Amino acid sequence: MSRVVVAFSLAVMMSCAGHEQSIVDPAGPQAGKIAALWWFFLFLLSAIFVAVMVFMLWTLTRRHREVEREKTVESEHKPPEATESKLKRVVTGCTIATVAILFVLIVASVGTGKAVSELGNGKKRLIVEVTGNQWWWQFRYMNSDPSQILLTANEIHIPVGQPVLIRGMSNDVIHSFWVPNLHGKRDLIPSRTTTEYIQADQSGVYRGQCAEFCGLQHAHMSFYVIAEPEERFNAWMASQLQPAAPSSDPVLQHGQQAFLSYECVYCHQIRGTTAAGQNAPDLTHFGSRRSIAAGTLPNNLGNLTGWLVNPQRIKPGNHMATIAVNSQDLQPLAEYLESLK
Ligand code: HEC
Ligand SMILES: [Cu+2]
Repeated sequence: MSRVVVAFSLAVMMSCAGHEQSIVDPAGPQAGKIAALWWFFLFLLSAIFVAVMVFMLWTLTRRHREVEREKTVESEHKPPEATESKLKRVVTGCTIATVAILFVLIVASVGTGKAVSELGNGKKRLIVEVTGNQWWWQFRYMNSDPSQILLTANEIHIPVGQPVLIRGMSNDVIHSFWVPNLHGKRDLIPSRTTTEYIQADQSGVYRGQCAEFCGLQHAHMSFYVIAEPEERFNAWMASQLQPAAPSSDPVLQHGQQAFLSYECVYCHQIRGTTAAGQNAPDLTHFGSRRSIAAGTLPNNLGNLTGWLVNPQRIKPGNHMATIAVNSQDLQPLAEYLESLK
């Protein structure tokens, strides 16, 4: 039992280390408004809770002098006239106060929703299309120039201080796009497009998580948003738009040959090669990403090798086929994929 607890806390600590995921630590205006609403609710409702508890303790402990004095009337189970009308006034007052407080909460919540939805409107902006898949994320940076459209997976970079329009859709079931430090949850619904603006005012790495149960590996469907200064973002974009560079290293060439000769190419794309599969994460710059399989494992050579040997052991039920990769091909294949920066 204690071993389970230790393992669990270690897992939680490891998955949190260095990557933020918190609604009470907003990094942009949308999340800021949502966090303000949350604090307002928390303080108001806590004050009401405390007031109710204090009042209850007070009524439980005080002596009922008036009732004691009016023994005769009490025996008829009826309070005296004066007490009766006082009670009526108190109950009416409390009812009106309750309705008024609920009304304040509704106004605050609708007001915040409206204010959040207006943020970012009409400004020059980046458009990122996100498609939910069981159990990974596809991202497409839109551009009026088709050669500048970027396809990637499980990780996005955004420039600090600029609104980014997220256009969400789904390939299979309902998912929900959620980066707690940047915005609330937004459902991704098959055959519909939903939109929202996100904006990060502080650079950082923000963890996102699917927030709508979407099947077996729902919990292993996370992603990262990396907010960085505009020049760094532009440099990232320029390098991601490049096709995978050919290598003169014989090991990497062997790895590439292996990739192209196995079934990998039916599902995955690596731009600059003949691999053009469209129903799995684009691997053109896989080596530059932080994680393997939508946040399931940190991206390093050892984890990748484990993934290639048996993706079903690491993420049971996921839609990658287990392929018997020849033992001579395994290491070069993993090294090749990691070299795709
Ligand atoms: C049947 C289609 C299919 C085949 C064949 C396939 N994959 Fe995959 N692959 C997937 C899917 C789907 C995922 C995403 C799994 C998930 O995260 O749920 C994936 C994930 C990956 C990832 C992690 C990507 C990321 O961004 O996290 C790598 C690396 C990878 N595959 C490499 C390979 C290699 C190498 C081969 C060939 C030996 C291969 N795949 C064969 C469908 C496939
Ligand atoms: Cu999900």
